[in-house]
Amino acid sequence: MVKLYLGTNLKMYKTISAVKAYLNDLQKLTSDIDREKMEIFVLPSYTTLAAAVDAVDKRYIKIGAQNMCWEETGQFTGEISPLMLKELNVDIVMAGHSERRHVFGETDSEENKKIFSALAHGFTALLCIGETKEEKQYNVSDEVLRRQLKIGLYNIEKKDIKNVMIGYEPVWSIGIDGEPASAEYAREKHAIIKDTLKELFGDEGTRVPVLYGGSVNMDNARQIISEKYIDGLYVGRSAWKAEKFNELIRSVK
Ligand code: G2H
Repeated sequence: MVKLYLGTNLKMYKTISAVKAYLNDLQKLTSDIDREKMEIFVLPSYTTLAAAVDAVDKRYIKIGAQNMCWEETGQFTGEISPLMLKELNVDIVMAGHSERRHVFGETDSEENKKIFSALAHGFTALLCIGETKEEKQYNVSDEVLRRQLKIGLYNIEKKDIKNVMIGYEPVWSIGIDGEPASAEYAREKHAIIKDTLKELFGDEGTRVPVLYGGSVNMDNARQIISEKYIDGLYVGRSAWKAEKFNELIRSVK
């Protein structure tokens, strides 16, 4: 059975009370959806994580952190460790979102340390990758994606790859200034990603869910998800109202 993955990253939006209300609504609205066929996840901001985990039944909605330090403890002011997230009972840890890479200057090798640590601590690790507008213009997107995967998943053992998801988010497609990739473009890049995962991890690599993200909305969700190699959608703005996310989920199921 093919399983679809539908997730949203709440970025730096929503306070505790807003996250609770959002998740309560989302859980109610989507309660009839067969979770064997679809996994739904939400990544709220740090201060709301404990309330978010409390607000949901994790059989229905998985909760993840948008970032994590690779070290368990230490002199890392402002960082959050895997032990802290473990205690919160969070399911997923994301690394490498383009805003972390491009606003905060994170590197591929830092993302690798985060992914490695997330897996070592029993989380599902969501590695985000994607080329910039300039890299696309110079026709080096495929090399960039391969590099981000090879470094981001460096030293990850084959047995652990089943706990990895990839978010493919072309940087030029993200946010209010972004334009969504065409379904064909997304399929082409997902094929490169799947091919690289196979090269790195054999058949296990081909089973890693690869989600498309970047200006997904009601108008393009169904078309994108119906493309080969696309296992799910990673949604921002269009999912930040529970009713809208529910509509989008139903449009693809
Ligand atoms: C990309 C995406 C969420 P948006 O960050 O993963 O956001 O859908 O708003 O472009």
